Amino acid sequence: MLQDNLCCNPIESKGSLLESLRIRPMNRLAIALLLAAALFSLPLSADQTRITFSDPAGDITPDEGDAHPIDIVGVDLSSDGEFVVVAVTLAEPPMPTSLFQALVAGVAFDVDNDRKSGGQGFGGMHGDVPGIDFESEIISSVEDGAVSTSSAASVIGVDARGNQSNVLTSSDAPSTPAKGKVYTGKIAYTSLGVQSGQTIRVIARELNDRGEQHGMFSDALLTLK
Ligand SMILES: [Ca+2]
Repeated sequence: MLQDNLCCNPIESKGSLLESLRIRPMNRLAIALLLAAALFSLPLSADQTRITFSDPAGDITPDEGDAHPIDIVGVDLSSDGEFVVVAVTLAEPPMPTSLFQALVAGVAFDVDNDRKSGGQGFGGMHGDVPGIDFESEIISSVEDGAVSTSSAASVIGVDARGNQSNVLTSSDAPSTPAKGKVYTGKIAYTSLGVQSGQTIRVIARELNDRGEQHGMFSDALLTLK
């Protein structure tokens, strides 16, 4: 299912390293290099400035009549000092005929990284996602059924009471040209009320994945540049 792609599985690489140390004689330098590599494969801290996820192709259930359903194969979360940047790689470029078919991904933001403040993410309809202050939808451009040429992001305020969401603005940043199968949404720090150096909790969702996890990627603690 959905899984982290933070370079490699730290537990797996750590285990295989220890085994190889037991089995093979090595000089000290080689062992030191291996240990350094093992340390770098582990998360160095609880938060990072860039977080990537990979996702299988073909794990979606398209809506009836959607000939080119959105299928996410990768999500790359980063920031540039002004915008939170959500770059989504798709199995195939979108060819939407409606705004609904143009929804590339959902993103929930817990900007104070506090599960006790904010409301339920994704309207509370896709499992327990507490502490969400804002949401965004990455939307690709509708080109009359031809391949989308760009994408943008909406910003939605999440009410702590009653899980009501209000669309604050349809797009708060200039749309980003598509790069191959990568469609990017940029959400301004000012829209989220965040600052450089702040660590925010970000949860992306593959909207067409109707499996047990509702297409939810793992929580990501993103430190803003
Ligand atoms: Ca997928």
